[in-house]
This record gives sequence, structure tokens and C-alpha cells, in this order.
Amino acid sequence: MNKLKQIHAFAALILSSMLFVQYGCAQKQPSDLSAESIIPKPVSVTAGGGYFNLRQGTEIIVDGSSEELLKVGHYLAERLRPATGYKLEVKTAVKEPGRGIYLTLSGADPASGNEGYELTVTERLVKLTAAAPEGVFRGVQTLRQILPAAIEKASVQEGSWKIPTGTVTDYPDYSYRGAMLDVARHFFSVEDVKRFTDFLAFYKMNVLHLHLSDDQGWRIEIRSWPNLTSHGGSTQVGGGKGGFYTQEQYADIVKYAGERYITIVPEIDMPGHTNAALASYAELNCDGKARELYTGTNVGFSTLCTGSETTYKFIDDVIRELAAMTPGRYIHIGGDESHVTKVEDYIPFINRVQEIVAAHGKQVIGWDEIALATLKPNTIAQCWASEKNSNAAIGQGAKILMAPARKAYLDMQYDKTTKLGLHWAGYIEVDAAYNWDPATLIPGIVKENIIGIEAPLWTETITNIDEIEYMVFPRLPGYAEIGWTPAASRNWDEYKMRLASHGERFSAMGIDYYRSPLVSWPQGK
Ligand code: NGO
Repeated sequence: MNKLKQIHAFAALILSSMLFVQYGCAQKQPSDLSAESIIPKPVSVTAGGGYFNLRQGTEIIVDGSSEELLKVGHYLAERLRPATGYKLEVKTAVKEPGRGIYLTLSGADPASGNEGYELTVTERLVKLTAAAPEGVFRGVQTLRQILPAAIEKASVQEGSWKIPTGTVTDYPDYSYRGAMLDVARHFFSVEDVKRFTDFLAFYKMNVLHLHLSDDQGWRIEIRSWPNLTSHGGSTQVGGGKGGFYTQEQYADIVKYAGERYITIVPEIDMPGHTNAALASYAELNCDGKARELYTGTNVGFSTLCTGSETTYKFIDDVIRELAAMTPGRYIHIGGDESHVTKVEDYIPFINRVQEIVAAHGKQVIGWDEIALATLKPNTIAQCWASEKNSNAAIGQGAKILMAPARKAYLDMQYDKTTKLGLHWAGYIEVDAAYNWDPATLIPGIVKENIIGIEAPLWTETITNIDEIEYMVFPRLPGYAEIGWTPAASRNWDEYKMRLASHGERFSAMGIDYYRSPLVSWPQGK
């Protein structure tokens, strides 16, 4: 071969190998389930290297006759239909099909608990196995997250819907993983609450705590005390018109959450934070005079009349009606910042309210101040401000729900340029929100004491769903991961890459999020 021929042959070789690479790519893209950005990070992921193709004609097949599992099948179909435009028929079967998406309750590892699941993807079959429908539901969220981000769009998208093959085995670290929405300072519609619930579901959270009453508004219909809503619900911070949920609307919220395996924890804050009730009924005040409605943002100025039997009749009625609307085991009684209630009145008050809640078959959660009282063995103290109170609760044998303001408050500003929110507990950037361990943050509080974590969104400064989204995203996925993934498996530098890729999902869902400079968000999205 002469020199020229040699050059030609070399060039041909280069060209053909380039073509091969291109052609090869079009044929088969690299697939790696273990590189997918799943939040919260699962316990274990093994990659298979291939793809399952979701296509027109793919069926969702539900094992056996469980009505509940069938509903999860329909929920999955509803999530996947808008963007794909596919029919995605949901069927039942008595045995494992050869192809499709298969949901089953048989063969699960019971050690994974009710929320654990196993997701096995082969080129022909996507199989979700769990001990309970709840676990399958959690696994469905993983399935959503390993599809292209456009799956979350509300209209039909061009594209192929490939799911990488492999296996995910997963279960949560803590049993209580929640967020709180304050609907008292500003009122939010049923639709807004449902959207908020969907955010929690997507990140496998299982509790929505609703702060239903405060100085500025009473938001839940109590039929035996109608002025609470007709008058007490008629305004909000800033003087807007407020609002409230009828019992039917509230039942709709509870049902919607229940279908997402999310328990609603309703809170009626007392004895402080009660101006809306005190304005609605003169007899709840020690001086017998109704208070004016309040639309400012001060705290700690109101109290129920703790020495009056009318107060306990009122509380009994409220808790009775609320308990009847609450399938979950907890009723939150607030108990925070009762600065104008003498401690010698506060203690017997909390003790008696615990008895009322127990008489209606529910368990108490209260902010950490309730540790000043004598806690019932199953009462939960929500740690938000005081290490001393939280430790006192543990000293009485109570369990702790971790919501430390300086780490977990969703109303804290990201930094000093943030326009919405407050900063009394500090600024909470996305890394600070993620980078802590509930079991080591506070001396004296260890893992065995903790039932889980909650991220509260107080709404003195938050007036609509876009503002909610801006404060919640991108911090919420981090709180979800703290609750689900053991601390030893979490690392900010690795997490922030997964979070970045969720930016595209936030956009696909139409979420208005804070583009923290600490995260490399996708461009132009
Ligand atoms: C405190 C206070 C709330 C405020 C919130 C604002 C608790 C438990 N009580 O948290 O009334 O809205 O701070 O961040």
C-alpha cells in the first residue's frame, strides 16, 4: 500500500467507526437505572442495561381482586396518560403477564413494611411488588421519576417513553414524613391544598398537617359553633376575605389525600393563637367580651379562658366534630406561644385537652411547649424551637416529631435577597435544608425518640399557590429524603446533582421554583 492508499484506508476506518457510533446510538442508547435521579434516594438500585418501552398498547395489569390495588393502577394510568396520549388500559389478572406494567401484592419481602416496594424492570415487564397497596403507590412515584421528565406535562408530548431496566428495592427510614400548610394566616382553596398534597405524594411523604385555626382565621366548619367560620373565617392577614372549608370540602381533601396514602393531621391551636375563636364567641373570653377580628402578624397575645367550663365544652365539641372527620390517629392541639396564659393555667389546660382528645379516640400532637404539662404516654411533642422542652418531653417518655425552625421551616427565606418569607430562625438555603440529621441535631434527641420529620409552611407572607411553590421548591424533596433515606446514605454533593435534574420535572409540572445558585439547574427551563 502506498502512502495515499494508507491515508484513504485510515480515513475510511475513522469514518466507518464514527458511523458505527452514530448508528449504534440510534439503535440503543446507554441505559443505567442506577444513574437515574430518584428522590428520595432508594435503599438499593441495580441496573440491567436495557430498556422497557412504554408504548400505545401497553397495559397496566393488577394482580387479583384487591379493589384498593386496582385504584393504584388507575392512579398510575392517570399520571401517564396526559403526556403520552396512550390509552393505558387497566386490567386485572390472576397470574403474572408476559408483558406490560404489573402491580402485585404477592411475593413481597414483609421486612420492607407497608410502604416498602420492589420495582423490577425488564425489557418486557415492569413489575411493582409490595406487601400493601401503599407500598405499590410509593413505587409508582419511583416509576414516574425514571421516565423522561416530560411525562409530567399536562398535554401530549412527542417522544419515546423508555424506562431503564433493573431493580429498585426500597423502604423508608422514618414512618412519619410530612409537611404543614398554614391555611389560617392566608386561606388556600381546596384545589391549592390538593396540589400541595400531590407534591408530597411525588416525594413519598405520608402526612399533611393542616394548621386550621389561628388568631387571623378559623378555617374548618364546626356545626355546633357556626360563628367560628361565619365570623372567625371571614378575614386573613392583610384584611382579605379569608374563607373556610365546609365539612364536605374537608372530607374531599381527606379523601384525596387518603388516595395518595397521605394522612391529614388537623390542628386546632390552643389556648393561644385563638383570636379568631375569641372574636366569634364572647363567652370564650374571661371578660365575656368578644375580641375584634385580627389581620396583623403578631403572635402570643390571645388565650382561651382556661378556668371556664364553657371553654372545655367548646373544645369537646370541636374535637368531637374534628375527630369524626379524621381517619388518621392524630389531632394536633397546637399549644405554642401561649404567652398570655399563666403557666399554672397552661399546664392543667393541656392535661385536660389531652383527655378530651383521648376520649374521642385520637392521639395528641402538640408543639414542644406542651412538655410543660404531664404528657400522656402516646402524646407526640413537635420539636420546633426549644431543645429544653423537647428533652423534657423525652424525659416523660414521649416521642418527638422533628421540625426544628432553623432547619425545617419552609417559610424561612433562602437568603437575604428572598422577598417572601421570614428569617427569625435564620436563612435556610437548599443545602442547609438538606444537610442535617434529625437524630444528631439536638443533644439528647436520638433516633429512637423520633417518629419522623415535618417541614411547616407558615403563611403570614404567602398569599397564593405560586408563592407556596416558590418557598416549597426546591427544599421539599430534601425534607422528603431526610425522612426516607438513612443519614449514612445521604450526601449533599451527590444529592444536588439529582435535585438539579428534578428542575426539569418542576418545570413540566408548572412549578414556580427558587433557582438556588448552589444547584446547576437545566438551562432555559
Ligand atoms: C412559630 C409560630 C407561628 C409562626 C411561625 C413563623 C410556631 C410553632 N409558632 O412557629 O405562629 O407563624 O413561627 O415562622
